[in-house]
Amino acid sequence: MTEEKVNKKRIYSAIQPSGQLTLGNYLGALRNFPKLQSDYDCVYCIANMHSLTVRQEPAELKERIYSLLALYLACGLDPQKNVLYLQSHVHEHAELAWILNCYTYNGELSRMTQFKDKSSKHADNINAGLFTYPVLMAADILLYQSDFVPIGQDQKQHLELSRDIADRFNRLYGKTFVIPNPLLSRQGAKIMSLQDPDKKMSKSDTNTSNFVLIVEDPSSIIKKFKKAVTDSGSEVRYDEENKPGISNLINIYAAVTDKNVIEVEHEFENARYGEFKAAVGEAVVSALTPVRERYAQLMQDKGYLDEVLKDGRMKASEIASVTLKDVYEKVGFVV
Ligand code: ATP
Ligand code: LTN
Repeated sequence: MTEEKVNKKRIYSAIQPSGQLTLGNYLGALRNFPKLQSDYDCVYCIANMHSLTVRQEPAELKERIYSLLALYLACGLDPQKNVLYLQSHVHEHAELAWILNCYTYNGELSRMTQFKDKSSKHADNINAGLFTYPVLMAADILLYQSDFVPIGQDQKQHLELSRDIADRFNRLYGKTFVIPNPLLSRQGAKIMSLQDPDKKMSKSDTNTSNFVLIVEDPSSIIKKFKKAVTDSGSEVRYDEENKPGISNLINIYAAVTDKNVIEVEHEFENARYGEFKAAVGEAVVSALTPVRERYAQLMQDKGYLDEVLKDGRMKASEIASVTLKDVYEKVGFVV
C-alpha cells in the first residue's frame, strides 16, 4: 500500500472513451470528481480497453482518449492531486483480469443486465469481451485497493460482482483485496433525455436532440432546450410522474445553479414554459462555458496531455504492480 493510502481512503472511477460526453455524464459523474480530490486519494481511469467490446474506429478512439483526458482536466481535476491514467498503459489490468476470470462463474456473468442489453443492441457482435467485461472492471477496481467507487445506478450490479469476486479470493488466499463500496451520486443526478424524458440522457443516443454535449456550441444548447419536450399544463412544478419533461428541466436547472427544487419552483412561479426553457438553456451554457473553453485550450496542447498520461502511467503502475505481485504469489506463480 502507498503512503497516502495509509492516511486517506481511496476513490477509483473510470469512464469509457466511447463517445462524446453529455450534460448527463457531467452532472452525474465528472462534476463530482474534483470535489473529492482534497479528502481522498483519487485514481481516475480512461477505460479504453472496455471500449473495444463494441467496434470502434481506431483514429476516432485515439482522439476520444485525449478528449476524455482534456475533459477530466477541464472539469477541475488536478493531475498533481489525482492519478489520471489510460487503462491500456498499465498491463496489470489485463493480467489481473485473466486471473479473476478463473474465479468468476459463467452463471454470474450471464446474469449481468448490461450484457443482456448490449447483446441485443449489438446482435452481430456478441464477443467474449462483452461477456467478461465485468471481470475487467473488477480488476480495475481491485488493483488499486479502492475503498469507494463513484458510479451511476447502471453500474451497481457490476460493483456487486467485484465485491463477490474480491471476497471469494480473500477467503481462499487470505486478505488480498479491499472490498469496494459504491458511492452513488445524489438523486437529482439522473438526467433524462430532452425529447423523451422517460429515458436516460445517453451519449450513444442516435437522436442528437436528446442530449447536449459538455463541449457543445452555446447557440445549439439554447436551441435544444427551447425545443425540449414539456408537458400539458403551464406551471413550472416538480412532478416526476405527471410532468417528466418539466421535472427533468427543473432538475437540470437546480443542478447547474446549485439550488434546490423548491427554490427553482419559487423562482419561476409566474413564468411560462417558454421563459423557463430559455432560462435553463442559459444556465447550462454558463455552467459549461468555462469547461468548454479550458477544454479547447487543452486539446491544442497534446504534448501536455501526453505528459499527464506519462505521469499517470507511472503512478498507477506503482500501485497496480504491488497488488498483482501479491496475487501472483498467493496463487502460486514464481515471481
Ligand atoms: P452509453 O450511452 O455509451 O451507455 P452513457 O452516456 O450512459 O454511455 P457511461 O459512459 O456509461 O454513460 O457513464 C459514465 C458516467 O456518467 C457513469 O458514472 C454514469 O453513471 C454517468 N451517467 C451517464 N448518463 C447519465 C445521466 N443521464 N445522468 C446522470 N449520470 C449519468
Ligand atoms: N463500466 C463503466 C466504466 C468502468 C468503471 C470501471 C467504472 C470501467 N471500469 C471501474 C468504475 C470503476 C461504465 O460503463 N460506466
